Amino acid sequence: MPPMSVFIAFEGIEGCGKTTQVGKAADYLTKRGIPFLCTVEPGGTGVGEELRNILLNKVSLRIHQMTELFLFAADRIQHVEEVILPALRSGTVVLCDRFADATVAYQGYGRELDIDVVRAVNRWASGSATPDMTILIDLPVEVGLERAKNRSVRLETPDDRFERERVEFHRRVRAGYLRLAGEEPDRFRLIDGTRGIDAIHEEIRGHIARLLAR
Ligand code: Z5A
Repeated sequence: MPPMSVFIAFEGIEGCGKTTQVGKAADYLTKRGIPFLCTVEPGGTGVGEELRNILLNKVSLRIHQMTELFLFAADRIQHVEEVILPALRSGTVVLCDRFADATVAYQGYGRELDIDVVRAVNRWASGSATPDMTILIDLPVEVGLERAKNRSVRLETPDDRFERERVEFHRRVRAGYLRLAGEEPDRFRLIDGTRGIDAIHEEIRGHIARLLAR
C-alpha cells in the first residue's frame, strides 16, 4: 500500500458517536494495512492534555469565553505542529476526533462569539492543516445528551464543563455544524447518527474508501 497523507476529521454534538466511529474506522484501516494515527482535540499532545484538563474538568474555574477560544487555539497549534503535520508528511492517514470546525460550532455558534474572529483565530491556529474530509455525525440534541448522560452514569464520571451547558447551547452548536456542512458540501459528509453503530460505520467506511481511492 503506498503512503497516504489523508486528514479526516470527525465532528458532531455531544454524544453523537464520533469516538465510537473513529475506533471503527481505525479497525477498517488496520484490516486494509493502511498506516494511520488516531488523535483528539482538545488533547493529542502533552501540552494538550494539560489544556484539556483546564477546558473540560476545572468546572469551578470561571473561564472567559475569549480565554476559552484561545486555549482551544493553543491546543490546536501544538497538536498541528507536533502530531498532525508530521504524520501527514510521513504518509499516514490521520483520524482526528474534533478539529477546527468544533471551534466555530462551539465557540462561534454555541458561545455566540463573533464568527469572523473565531474563523481568524482558527486560520492562524490550524496553519496549513485542513481536513480532506470531515465526517459530521448529526442527531437530535436530546438523543446525544441522553447517550452522554447514560455513559457518565455507567462509568461514574462527573459532567464536564460542556456537559453542564443548557440544552439551548447544544442546539446552537448543532445548528452551527449543519450550517458549516451546508457551506462546504465538498468537504463535509453528513451522517444520520440516529442509526445503529454498524450502519453508521458502513456509510463512513464507504466515504473513506472513496477518498483513499482518489
Ligand atoms: N470543544 C470546543 O468547545 N471547541 C473546540 O475547538 C474543541 C472542542 C476541539 C470535548 O469533550 C469538548 O470540547 C466537547 C466540545 C469542546 N464538548 N462537548 N460537548 P470530549 O472530548 O470529552 O467529548 P466529545 O468530543 O463531546 O465526545 P463525547 O461526549 O465523548 O461523545 P462522542 O465521541 O460523540 O460519542 P461516543 O463516546 O462515541 O458515544 C457516546 C455514547 O453513546 C457511548 O456510550 C457509546 O457507546 C454510545 N453510542 C455511540 N454510537 C451509538 C449509536 N449509534 N447508537 C447508540 N449508542 C451509541
